Amino acid sequence: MLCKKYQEQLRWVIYQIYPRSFMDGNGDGIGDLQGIIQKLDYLKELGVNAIWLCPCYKSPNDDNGYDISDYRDIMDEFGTMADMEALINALHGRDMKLIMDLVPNHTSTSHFWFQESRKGKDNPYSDFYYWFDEIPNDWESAFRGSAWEYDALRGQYYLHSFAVSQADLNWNNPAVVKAMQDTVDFWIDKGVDGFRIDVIDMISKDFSRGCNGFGPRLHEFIHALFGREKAAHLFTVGESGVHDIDEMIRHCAADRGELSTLFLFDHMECGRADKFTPRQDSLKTLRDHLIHWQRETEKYDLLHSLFTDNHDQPPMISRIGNDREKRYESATVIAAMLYLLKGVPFIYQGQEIGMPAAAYDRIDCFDDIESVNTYKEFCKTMTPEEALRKINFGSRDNARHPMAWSGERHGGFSTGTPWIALHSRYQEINAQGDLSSERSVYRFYQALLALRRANDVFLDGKLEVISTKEDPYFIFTRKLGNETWVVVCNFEGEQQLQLPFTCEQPALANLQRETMDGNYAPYECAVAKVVSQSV
Ligand code: TEU
Ligand code: CA
Repeated sequence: MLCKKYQEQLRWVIYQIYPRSFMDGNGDGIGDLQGIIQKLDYLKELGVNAIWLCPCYKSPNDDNGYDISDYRDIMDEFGTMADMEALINALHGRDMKLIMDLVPNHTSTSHFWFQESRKGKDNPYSDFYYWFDEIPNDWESAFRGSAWEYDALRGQYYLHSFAVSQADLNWNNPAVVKAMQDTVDFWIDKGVDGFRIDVIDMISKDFSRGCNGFGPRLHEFIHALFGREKAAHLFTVGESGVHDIDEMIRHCAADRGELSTLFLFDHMECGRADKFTPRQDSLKTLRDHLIHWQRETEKYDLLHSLFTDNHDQPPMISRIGNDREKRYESATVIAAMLYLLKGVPFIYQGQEIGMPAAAYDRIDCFDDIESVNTYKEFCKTMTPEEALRKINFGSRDNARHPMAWSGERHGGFSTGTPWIALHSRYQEINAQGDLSSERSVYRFYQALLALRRANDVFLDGKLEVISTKEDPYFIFTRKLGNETWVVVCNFEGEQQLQLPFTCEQPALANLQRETMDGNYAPYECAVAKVVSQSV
């Protein structure tokens, strides 16, 4: 049995907003907090009861807000603290929660702490970062090149796991721990209900190891942040490279005083060697990763997170399935196979209308620092055309282009010129069009979330997988007390299916169908209550 707190948090349905690209309220081409407020009813009607905002803090935007220069102020382009307070009130007034993105591993080098730190070895901030006379290891930055940078003023090297302008904080310094506790408390006092914590695994380091992260003091630091009475009520989800259940238990077991849940990435890799090498991911592999983690988290009463999309990944419908002829079917079958499992649903903006990846025909259309740096690197060994093809495949901008609200100019996102171009098919694929279509992805999501809300079996019910590893489809049941529901998700091909039980009529389906047995078209899915078991 999940503990009481996790049972309550299992009812959260969280919508991730990339503020820069969600809705522009003042026509400068950049999404902002007032824009978000305008769209809260759209989210409420979808069935979402919480939003996670990607970083909104003061930032020079080298990594779109993940380079923070003041944790207690709002990015100029997004609005003011008064706008943030208005957003919190608007959310709470609708019975919705707010989750902020906490970035504890690094700050922008323009943060006051770093500016002080680089001045010398004996000021209050000198040990806020990692400084070395000689480069201590061969760690690389996630955005290419060495993770060590020489600072001429200080005359030493500092660590940056990401951009040169994102310096890693030294958590071994108790003043850093205190500063981050104070940051959390500041936002709790503003009324924030939870945090998504960026690269949580990196806050403790072991410089003798081959890679950054999972250092010896990791759990002590997480506990220092969230194992306090003041933080006990929060929903917390850590972004982490955890691959095994024992490590997840150490983060998320109810008595640890650490995190509610983690974002795990096994199912996002789907066997790919690297994110820029084009390949078709497989629904079967996705299914098998999902099943594995369902079983593990169920066994140990852990709260799981359910997601396929975020601001770092091309949309799943473009990676898996068919985002052209079968876009509606692909978008909805993925939703059914994911969100009817046990865990907290996370929906990334645009996913609910089946928005596909962007594709740009020139490198200067891209903004993402990882894409731009990687392109330069690729061009050393391949033609610009080939490099561009790889960037188009794996770029984070595939998920960062503005939300298409309508088929109007700039997709109704802004009256000004957007900071980055919309996906090229926005006249065909946008929220208004989707909502007025017979085959609306939004309406399917709405029905799915309503079904989940109305039937506790989808929250707490035990999972049983009916299909085998070889089957090109996914059939599972959820069972609670004497109530059982079955979910059928077909993959690419046609299938003739006969279920081992009698079912009611489908309560949810992405195509018209009367019974659960029979022929399933590619990407067809259906959900029904089981009447009796024939075996
Ligand atoms: O991402 C960290 C991360 O682990 C990587 O997947 C990273 O996103 C990168 O894409 C390598 O391909 C988090 C944030 O989600 C990301 O947006 C930030 O850029 C990063 O941390 C640094 O704060
Ligand atoms: Ca704006």
